[in-house]
Amino acid sequence: MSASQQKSSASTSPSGEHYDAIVVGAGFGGLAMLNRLRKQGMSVRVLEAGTGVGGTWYWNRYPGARCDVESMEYSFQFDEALQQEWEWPERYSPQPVILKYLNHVADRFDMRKDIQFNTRVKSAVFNENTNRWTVTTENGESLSATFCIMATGCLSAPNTPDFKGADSFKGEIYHTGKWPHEEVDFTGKRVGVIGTGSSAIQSIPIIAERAKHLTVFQRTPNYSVPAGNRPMDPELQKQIKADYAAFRERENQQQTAFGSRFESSNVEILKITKAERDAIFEKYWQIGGLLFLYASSDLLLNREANETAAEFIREKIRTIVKDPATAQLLCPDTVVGCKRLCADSGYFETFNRPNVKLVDVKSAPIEELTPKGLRTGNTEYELDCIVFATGFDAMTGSLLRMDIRGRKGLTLQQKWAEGPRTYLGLTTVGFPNMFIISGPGSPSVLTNMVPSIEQHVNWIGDTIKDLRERQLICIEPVAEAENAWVDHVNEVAGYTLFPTCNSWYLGANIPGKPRVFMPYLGFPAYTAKCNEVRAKGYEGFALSKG
Ligand code: N01
Repeated sequence: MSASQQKSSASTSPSGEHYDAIVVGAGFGGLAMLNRLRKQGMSVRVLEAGTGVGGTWYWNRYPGARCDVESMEYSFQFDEALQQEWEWPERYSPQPVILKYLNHVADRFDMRKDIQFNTRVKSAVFNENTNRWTVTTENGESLSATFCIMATGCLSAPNTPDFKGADSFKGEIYHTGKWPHEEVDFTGKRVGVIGTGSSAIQSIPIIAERAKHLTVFQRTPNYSVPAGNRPMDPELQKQIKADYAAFRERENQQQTAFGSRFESSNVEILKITKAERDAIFEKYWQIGGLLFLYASSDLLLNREANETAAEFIREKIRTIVKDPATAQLLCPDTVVGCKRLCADSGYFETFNRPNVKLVDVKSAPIEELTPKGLRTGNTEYELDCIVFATGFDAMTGSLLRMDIRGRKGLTLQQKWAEGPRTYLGLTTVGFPNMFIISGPGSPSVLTNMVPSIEQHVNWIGDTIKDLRERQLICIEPVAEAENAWVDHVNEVAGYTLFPTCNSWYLGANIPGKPRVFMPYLGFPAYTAKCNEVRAKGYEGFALSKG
């Protein structure tokens, strides 16, 4: 079917309809992929579980949700007019602004006609006879496509711990990653937040302002630095827009993976005095946000160096939080940055409020939910609302919750039973013509996601274009290439402190999940590697006419 034969409304698809490509998900990845493949004259159907576009920014509507990458960098670059016309009001964008931006993108490029909302994909099965993917939805539809592209996101399968008595609680239950669309009113209520990761750290200060009382149930304290959010500097915005392409190029070339225009200090922190160290940490603390990790070149390589940063943050916590016992409980003893560093706006200060209490659930874990609240050990906490800020089955969860079957009926669950295996984080042996945007084994969550997504989208788009021009219809990595890539991803992670803590990067937050470091720590060299693979005629891939 050619692009011109596409229907103008994407409310449903007649079962049996064939497309050149099916894209699963309408977040940043799905929208960019749709735009790219349509430009190549392909028929594309995007299947999206939500009622609107936005992905992460559609689902994570919790109070205080905000991006921790700067606005001028966390946006698409595929269209110059788009990046010129959009005005970002703040240094770090709040969730409603990013969602508005993505809706603008969908409208501006007339994308909605090819997106089917309210459509959760149940299965995707490769047929070796036809070389086509059959995708079935929970609504009972069945579509087919030559290419199947998973734009399902790295942090989109919410994790809700399976507490005893979960159904018995009579109050309201929320998950930060699946927040209701209507306003949640905490006024006059006793609220409990479970978890102290990024989502909790952003929402706790706002919930505390609204609730009658807030109890924070903390299992592991987290490092957080002030985000340093402020209104966008119009001069800076103007300056960047004057040559956005050059700005993006600099970002791509920089070693600073979060795509920031601030540079790493390149100081080896153990080679300078404590006073010099503290001055550098203070400078990065004042700059704000994740850039704190660039205060020294060896923070994530050397435990002793890392400990100096850890102690600097602990000292800040002790200074901010007035009650010494609460401050002590909030002080992490782990490696800074090993779990994703958090960026906050008044998180530690919130514990000075009279209506906020911190409860340690490491020493006395949550035993069960009760009709009135929850119980840890012998203590029952009476609550009107419980907020699960308990994170996600990251990187693989959204893929493994679908029934994906490749050659010879092999399921992705079987293939990845010991942990995800991919070539370049984009493809996996046994699943021809299936691409994963920001898949495990790609830099993804360790970078500024939007440019990383666009790099994947461009690579996939170019690859499909090449295949079609050469009248080839199948691409699949070969086992040696995949094995070598998996080994390389692990080897690189092994040089760092990342594997030393129980993070979601390692799947350690999900009981029973194989402990494998999932993202690839190799930005920006990764882009060069992907380009080289293409330049060498898709080295590591088998291409065929089917
Ligand atoms: O999830 P998390 P998140 N009993 O996994 C606790 C991105 N993000 O949604 O550490 C008690 O970090 C768990 O405790 P522990 C960002 O990449 C970005 O907050 O396992 N507690 C932990 O404290 C981030 O890293 C932005 O001991 C339980 C918390 O729940 C990622 O999303 C904003 C428990 C989960 O923290 C995930 O962040 C938000 C149990 N049974 C998110 N189970 C920005 O851009 C889990 N926990 C700023």
